[in-house]
Amino acid sequence: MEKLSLFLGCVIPNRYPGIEIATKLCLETLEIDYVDLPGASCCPAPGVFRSFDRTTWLAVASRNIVLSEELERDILTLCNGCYGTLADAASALSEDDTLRKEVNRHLETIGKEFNGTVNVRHIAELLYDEIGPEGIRDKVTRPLDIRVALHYGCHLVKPSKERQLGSVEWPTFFDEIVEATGAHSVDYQDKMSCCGAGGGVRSALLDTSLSMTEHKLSNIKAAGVDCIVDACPFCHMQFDAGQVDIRKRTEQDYNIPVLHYMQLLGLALGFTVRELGINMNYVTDQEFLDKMEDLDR
Ligand code: 9S8
Ligand code: 9S8
Ligand code: COM
Repeated sequence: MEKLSLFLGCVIPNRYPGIEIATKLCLETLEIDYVDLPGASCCPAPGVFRSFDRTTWLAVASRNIVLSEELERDILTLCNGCYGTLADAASALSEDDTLRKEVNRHLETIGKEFNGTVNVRHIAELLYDEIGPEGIRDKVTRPLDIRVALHYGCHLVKPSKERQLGSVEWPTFFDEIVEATGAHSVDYQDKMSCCGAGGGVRSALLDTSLSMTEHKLSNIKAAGVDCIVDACPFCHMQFDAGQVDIRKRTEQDYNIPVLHYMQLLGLALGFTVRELGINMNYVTDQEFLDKMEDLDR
């Protein structure tokens, strides 16, 4: 496996620092070589910046990629949006000489140049491709006997022509690494639909975005699960903080815990709820937290 730099994006450091802690514990346990990426900025968010001004989006994205090129490391993202931006920007710049020259003119003003020498990885596809479900199962010390609703999110699998992750309608790679922890990935209606947050919808049209979230939450609730699992801090925030927003509006209390995949894997690798920051969510279902704490006793 190539050496990696860790690209955190905005939501993890600002809203869910537990995901960063969980990631570092998992990467160290799996003996994956990574470093922090000093100087990184917002990726910038694909559904927002790219929609307004593609050149600005490319210039900012390429600067982040160049920081990792300077370290001679592939970039590891923990967020679908960051993956979408950095992977799509890198491929656009590699395919189009005119575009690359235009963007490099911007980068030159800060003494940088995009060369396309590193790959962009997302934690779910990296673990699937480089370690594999069997490799993960071998490392698990505490198999999780729980039912989970997996949410892939949009930018992880789309645009499908850019991703080499199998079926875009019925992908399985993420389910396979979830099940490698011992958990059962439960099927539910409209599993592949959007969480409602992306593309600036949460910021601009909160009620619309929450109605999409509530549609997913009600399907998830009907499937009878212990928790939701994602690999995108934006989806994570929408499902977690969104449940509080929905409760305030409709008095409907779903109370479904939400875990980033790094927190799920961390539990299976033997770390505790507190070590993984799972108790830092808005939805802290005590029964679930107790069940997760009791696993190792
Ligand atoms: S950075 Fe700024 S807003 Fe965010 S988390 Fe993921 S997408 Fe990239
Ligand atoms: S789903 Fe639709 S656009 Fe997205 S990836 Fe994360 S946020 Fe939730
Ligand atoms: C969602 C990112 S992960 S964005 O809001 O679509 O840019």
